[in-house]
Amino acid sequence: MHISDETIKAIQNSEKVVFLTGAGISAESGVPTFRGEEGLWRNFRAEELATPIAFQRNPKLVWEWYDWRRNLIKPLYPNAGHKVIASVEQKKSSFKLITQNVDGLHQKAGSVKCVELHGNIWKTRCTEEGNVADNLGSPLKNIPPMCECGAILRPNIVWFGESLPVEAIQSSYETVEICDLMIVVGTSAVVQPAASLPRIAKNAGAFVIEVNAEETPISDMVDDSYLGKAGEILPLLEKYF
Ligand code: BJW
Repeated sequence: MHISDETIKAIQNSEKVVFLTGAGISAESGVPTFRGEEGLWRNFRAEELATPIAFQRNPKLVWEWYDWRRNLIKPLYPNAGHKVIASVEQKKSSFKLITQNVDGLHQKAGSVKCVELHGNIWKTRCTEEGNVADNLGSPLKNIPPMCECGAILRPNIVWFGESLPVEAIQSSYETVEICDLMIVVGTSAVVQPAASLPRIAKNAGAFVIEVNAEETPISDMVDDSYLGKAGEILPLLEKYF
């Protein structure tokens, strides 16, 4: 894979660095992505299960999906892509990782300055009182899990039609508006508002690089697009930081 002179220069000159990641960065660890054939679970698409209405209608079905995913993710490890991002954080004083992922693998790799836009699969939230708590049980003993107060717990995840955590999205907007380098990894760039962040960075003057297995709606907009596996391409970029 050839890394362009423009990319090398942008990395070498970068001071304020942002990574935006999606499900593709965890694919090489064994976490299924959402879209495409492999994104199907018992013939349901994520769009049919990751909604408040689906949960209201059938909390057991939605929790079975999350329990299946939690069991699948639990034994997995961060891959070379996660590790590069954690190591770039050590080298840059101005750094932020914005992730759409809920799997916790970035943190397992050592990332600290990490904003989770869509929540975390290892946390639950009480549907009555709103309390958020860690829940590492896998498989879950009871489905749906219940709060001590008697109400149903839900995954602490942002579903379609729900607002993102205000602080997370606000700080993401602020960071991309002032960054000089943004690297977008493994996202289909179709889910808003995360999908708009690269364009905001670009319009504000940042050099934007995309790393993805295939072209996406933002491929024509970015400065450089590298097609391939994140776990193979990110280590090639790392040496210029
Ligand atoms: C590799 C690889 C390898 C593979 N290496 N690459 C404006 C316009 C139109 C619609 C909207 C809009 N604003 C809001 C909306 C509605 C909606 C939305 O965006 N819908 C679109 C589908 C059209 N957005 C929302 O509802 C959001 N809320 C919101 O905006 O509130 C205000 C509001 C509401 C309603 C109307 C207007 C305003 C909330 C979004 C919540 C997303 N939640 C999910 C599920 C929960 C998490 C969970 O259960 O795990 O989050 S959906 C799912 O998609 C998940 C992901 O985080 C998210 C993004 O997916 P991602 O990460 O991009 O994964 P994939 O699978 O799509 O792509 C993987 C990529 O990796 C591919 O490109 C591969 O090629 C690549 N790849 N292997 C490198 N080895």
